[in-house]
Amino acid sequence: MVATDFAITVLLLGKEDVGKSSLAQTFVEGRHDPTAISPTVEDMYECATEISPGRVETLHIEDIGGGAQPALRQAHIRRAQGFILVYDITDSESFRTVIKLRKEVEEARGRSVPIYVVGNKLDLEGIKRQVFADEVRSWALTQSATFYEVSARTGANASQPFVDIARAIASTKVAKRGKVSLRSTLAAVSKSTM
Ligand SMILES: Nc1nc2c(ncn2[C@@H]2O[C@H](COP(=O)(O)OP(=O)(O)OP(=O)(O)O)[C@@H](O)[C@H]2O)c(=O)[nH]1
Ligand SMILES: [Mg+2]
Repeated sequence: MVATDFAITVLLLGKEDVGKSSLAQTFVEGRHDPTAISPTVEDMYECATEISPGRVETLHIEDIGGGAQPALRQAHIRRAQGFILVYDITDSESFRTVIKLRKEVEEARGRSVPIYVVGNKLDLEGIKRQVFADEVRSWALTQSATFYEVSARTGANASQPFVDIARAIASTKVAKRGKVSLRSTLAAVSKSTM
């Protein structure tokens, strides 16, 4: 299989602590460290992703903390090719944040950009669920968004949104060869607070 310089960049957005960084780590490394307490400032992950049989491309995952300044968030929103909006199924406020973020993305980028809505911490559904999948699924349909429930902790479904959004972006004309200058822009500021 051949990796090319075809650039696919997605942005993770969501309230603090919903598990954005944990999801990216589970996708890229196969697990996340449940003992790490590290609110993100700005970070980036890369992962070779099979987008069709025999075709592997690098997926760039931008991760900004839920507490990021609006100006930083808006700068990332202007550049990304697709968006993964994450909430925590045990925190209804975090789903309200997803609704606000979807509006922010729409204002900046219109409605045709790929949007994936991800409810994380599915492993806690038996004890603490506050957000119901049917409700989110109905809302996501009205937003032309794709919806998943996942767990970064157990790995359940955790790779699916990343692989699917990479495929969706690659199938559009949005990802163009040579559009990798973003990497150097982000490299200087890509350290999360550890
Ligand atoms: N039970 C459970 N805990 C999780 C899961 N995903 C993340 N966590 C925990 O939730 C907490 C927050 O995870 P992070 O990945 O740091 O959250 P974040 O969205 O990146 O937070 P910010 O960077 O502050 O915006 C950590 O204690 C994680 O271990 C999950 O699927 N299940
Ligand atoms: Mg984080």
